[in-house]
Amino acid sequence: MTIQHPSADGLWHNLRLADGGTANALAVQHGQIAWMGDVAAVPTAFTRLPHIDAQGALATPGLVDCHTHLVYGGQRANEFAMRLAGASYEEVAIAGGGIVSTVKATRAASEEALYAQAAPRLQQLLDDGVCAIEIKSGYGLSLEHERKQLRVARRLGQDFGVTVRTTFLGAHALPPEYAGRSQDYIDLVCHEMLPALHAEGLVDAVDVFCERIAFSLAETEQVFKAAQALGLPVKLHAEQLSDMGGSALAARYGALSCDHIEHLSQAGIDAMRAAGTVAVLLPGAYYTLRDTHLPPIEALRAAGVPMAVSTDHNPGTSPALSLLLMANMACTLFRLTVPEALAGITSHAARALGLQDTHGTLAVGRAADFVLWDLLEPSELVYWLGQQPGRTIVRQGLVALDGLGVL
Ligand code: DI6
Ligand code: FE
Repeated sequence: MTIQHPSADGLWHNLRLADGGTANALAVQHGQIAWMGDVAAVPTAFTRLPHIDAQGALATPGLVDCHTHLVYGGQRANEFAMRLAGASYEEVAIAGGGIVSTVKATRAASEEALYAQAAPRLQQLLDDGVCAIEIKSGYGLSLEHERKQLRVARRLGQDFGVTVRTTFLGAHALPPEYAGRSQDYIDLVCHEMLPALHAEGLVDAVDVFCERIAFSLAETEQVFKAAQALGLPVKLHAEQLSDMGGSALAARYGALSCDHIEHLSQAGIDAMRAAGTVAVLLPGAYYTLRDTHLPPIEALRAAGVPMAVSTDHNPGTSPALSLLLMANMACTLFRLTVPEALAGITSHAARALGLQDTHGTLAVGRAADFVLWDLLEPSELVYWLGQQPGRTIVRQGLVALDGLGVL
């Protein structure tokens, strides 16, 4: 199934850039942004393109959701109830719920079933203006089932015409059949699963859940070494529940990002700054777990570490399907400014995926990925709580949604 959308080729005029840039028009040719500037000074090369009146809409780059676990079987509403009754995330995991219960459901599902469950979730994120998305494995925990997840992620990217970056998260949890044999499982991840999936072209980056209830610092480093040997970039679920020193380790391996980081130390921040590692903030998980330990926003800001914001969509700790809502929560819960939140779901999120040269900012020569919003001012993108503003979405040079009726 491939969805056909109309071409976005044309001279889009009467728009306003949300980042305050002065251009009021852009030309899309052969699916790429070929020119940006003042409509009064359009180069003749573009005057014959069809003119598309953006009706004064606000333009942003396509949004980037840089941390999701979108492909999985089942759901975990029962744990929501357990946590409401007082159980912690760790207690739920130890009681046999948590990640491992989604592993069971994911293993039981066929590739087709996983695709059918993930597709509407992806569509909902795309409807929010997402033009590039990361999708992790990590609910298969064996070669066969991690492969199934990653294949679904690749197919979603092709079928929906959206940039998908796949991340291998084999070291997400210890599968039940390896209970008490953590090192054996890490060996399997490093020496069998990762090389095989990489050879099949299914892996763009490698992630680990470094935590007391998951994998140790030493185990994390083994996975990083295996990734490095294959030339794959790394990222890390770091310091979510405790300060394990994972971020500093990840920075030593040149990590693209460290994610969650509620318990990140100043040493971790310094290491991330030196390595150019992005701090990915996940307010959906913070909110769902009713966490109270804030990530060190002020220190990250002072250090100049780029901050991204993502849904962390997953069935356990962040069943969130709106990136704009996450931007709102990053402001309200974490005290990001509006410009920080907007950079967090565009340019900084692209950097967290290594996509900074192609996504997250509007620039000549890039694929046309942008959104026109029926909003008066940029702060409205994060101000409305759960509202989906009127919008026209251009993704990969095609008009994926024309909510403003500009065509
Ligand atoms: N941290 C998260 O937020 C998700 N994974 C992780 O390592 C949660 C995954 C789950 O609970 O299913
Ligand atoms: Fe996550």
